[in-house]
Amino acid sequence: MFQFIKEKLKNIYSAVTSQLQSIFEKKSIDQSTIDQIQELLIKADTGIAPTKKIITHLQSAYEAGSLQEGSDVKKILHQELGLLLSKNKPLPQATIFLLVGINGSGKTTFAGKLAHFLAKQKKSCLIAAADTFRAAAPEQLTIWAQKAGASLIIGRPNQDPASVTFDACEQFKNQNFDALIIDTAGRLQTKDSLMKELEKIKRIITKQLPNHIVCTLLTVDAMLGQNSFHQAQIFHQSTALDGIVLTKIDGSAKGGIVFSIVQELSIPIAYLSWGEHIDDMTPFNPELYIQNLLGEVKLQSHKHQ
Ligand SMILES: Nc1nc2c(ncn2[C@@H]2O[C@H](COP(=O)(O)OP(=O)(O)O)[C@@H](O)[C@H]2O)c(=O)[nH]1
Ligand SMILES: [Mg+2]
Repeated sequence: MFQFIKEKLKNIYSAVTSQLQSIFEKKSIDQSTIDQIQELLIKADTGIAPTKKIITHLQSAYEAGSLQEGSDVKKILHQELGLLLSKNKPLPQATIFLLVGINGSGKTTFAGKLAHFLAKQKKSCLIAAADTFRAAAPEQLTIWAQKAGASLIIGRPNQDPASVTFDACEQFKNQNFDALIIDTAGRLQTKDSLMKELEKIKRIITKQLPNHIVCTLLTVDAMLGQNSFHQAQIFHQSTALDGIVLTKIDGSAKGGIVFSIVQELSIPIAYLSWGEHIDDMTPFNPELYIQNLLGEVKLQSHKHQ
């Protein structure tokens, strides 16, 4: 199992990482190296503004004569990427997690992974299946809840998701659960009715559980690159988000999207998720992420950290 995870993770962002590696090994740097780094960062979807910041620093170090070999590039990149992520605040200790995002972005899968993550911290967990539109949704969540050892409350087909949320809040209180995860229906951020429904769900939670910290997490498919950036932007305009769960990073070469999201949206990245195994997630750790991107460490599921 361990080997399997390692093998899988070895490939995360490998294209960017391996090209950076060959730059870090260079014995001398010239202008074309800086141009090459710029191209790499743009290709990895780091975004124009963050890339510009990094390149400006590299350029002035080069002109000042302090950028001479590959290891100097690595030092500056590490520092600059760290600065870009320094805004990424850790999440508050929430007990209620509301998962939102478009269809297929990985909400249900992450609900299972998060329940398992919390269960490992000895927290009893209730998952609410508030996606009452998709017939297969409860079935998929039942499997995840079983794997995670979590309890599950399922809405009736086409039951108002706000009413499922109400029932879930009652059960959460009555049975003294430690955490509540609410899996919602996929919604297009541009669809007014669905966004209104989300606000209704939020109102019910704050009314029923006023003393609890609620964390609204947006699942974002990393494979969509800059498109996922725009998705998060529009979502955030419609409903307040506390954090982003970047999913499917196993299939993406767009590791730079993290810098773009943190810099330009000011929404913290809360978790990373990859693969279909219940352990395939980790709370986002900026320093580890940078080390992974620069080829210093491999990202591992929380189980192995
Ligand atoms: N490779 C990979 N696949 C994922 C990940 N998260 C979800 N999936 C797959 O993406 C599809 C949609 O996920 P699902 O959780 O149902 O998304 P939802 O519609 O937002 O609830 C499913 O086939 C999942 O197995 C991930 O982190 N990595
Ligand atoms: Mg779902």
